[in-house]
Amino acid sequence: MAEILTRPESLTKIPFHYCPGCTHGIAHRLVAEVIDELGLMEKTIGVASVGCSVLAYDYFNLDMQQAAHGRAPAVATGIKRALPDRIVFTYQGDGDLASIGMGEIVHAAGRGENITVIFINNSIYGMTGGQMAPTTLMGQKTTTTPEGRTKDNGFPLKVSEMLATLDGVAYIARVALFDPGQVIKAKKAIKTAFTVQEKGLGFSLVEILSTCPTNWGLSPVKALKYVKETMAQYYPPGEFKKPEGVW
Ligand SMILES: Cc1ncc(C[n+]2csc(CCOP(=O)(O)OP(=O)(O)O)c2C)c(N)n1
Ligand code: SF4
Repeated sequence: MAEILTRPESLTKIPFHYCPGCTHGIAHRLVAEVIDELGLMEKTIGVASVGCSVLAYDYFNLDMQQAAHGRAPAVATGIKRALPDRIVFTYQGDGDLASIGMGEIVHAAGRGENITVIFINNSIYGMTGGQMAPTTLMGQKTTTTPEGRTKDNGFPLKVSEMLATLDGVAYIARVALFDPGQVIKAKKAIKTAFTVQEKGLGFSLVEILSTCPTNWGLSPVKALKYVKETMAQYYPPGEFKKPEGVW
C-alpha cells in the first residue's frame, strides 16, 4: 500500500509528551518537514528553551543544545558565530521569549543575527501551571489573574510588531494552527524564515499562535476555536517584515 504520511526524518521516533490538543506537536512537525524539504538536516542546530518544549532536544533528530530560561537567542548567537555555515534555530514559548528572555530576543534581533526563531505564543505559562504571561489577553483568566487580566497587570505585548521595527530584522511573520489552511500558511512562513537564514539575510522569526487546552481549561476543539475567535483577533496573522525583491 502506498504510504501517504510518513514521519519527517528530522524528528526522532520518540512520542511527544504534549497534552491532547496542544499544538506544540504540529509546530514541531512543521519545522521538521521544512528542514527535510530544504535538505538542511545535516547542518541544522536547534536550541531548546525552558517551558513545555524543554524536551524538544529529544524530538528533533538534529544536533540540539539546551539554553537556560530566556537565553536561547544568546546561545544561538554563539553557535552561529562559531559555526557560520550551520543553520541555527531556537524554539521558545512566550514566557521564555517575551518575559525573562525579552532582552535576549530584542538584542539578537537588533544585531541582525542570522538565526531563525520559532516563537510559540499560547498566551500563558504552560509548563508551570498556567500563570499570566506577557502575552495573556485582557480579561483572560490565569492562575495569577483569576478574575481575568486587567490593565493593572499591564497590556499584552505584540512581540512580532515590536521586533519588526528593528533594522536588523529580515523576516517576521505571525501564523496560527487552528485549521488545515492555517497550518499550510504556517509551514510556508517557517520555510521562508529558514530560507532567509540560508541566504544570509539576517534575523528571522515566526510567531505561532498555539493552544494550551490544559491550562485554558478548554477541550482541544474549543481551544482551537479560542485561537481563531479570540487570540487571532488581538494578534492578527500576517507578514510584518520581508526582504524586498526576494519573494
Ligand atoms: C530563570 C527561571 N525562571 C522561571 C522558571 C520557571 N519556568 C519554567 S517553564 C516556565 C514557563 C514557560 O512558559 P512558556 O515559555 O510560555 O512555554 P510553555 O510552557 O507555555 O510552552 C517558567 C516560568 C525557570 N525554569 N527558570
Ligand atoms: S501544558 Fe499547555 S503548552 Fe504545555 S503541553 Fe500541555 S497543553 Fe501544551
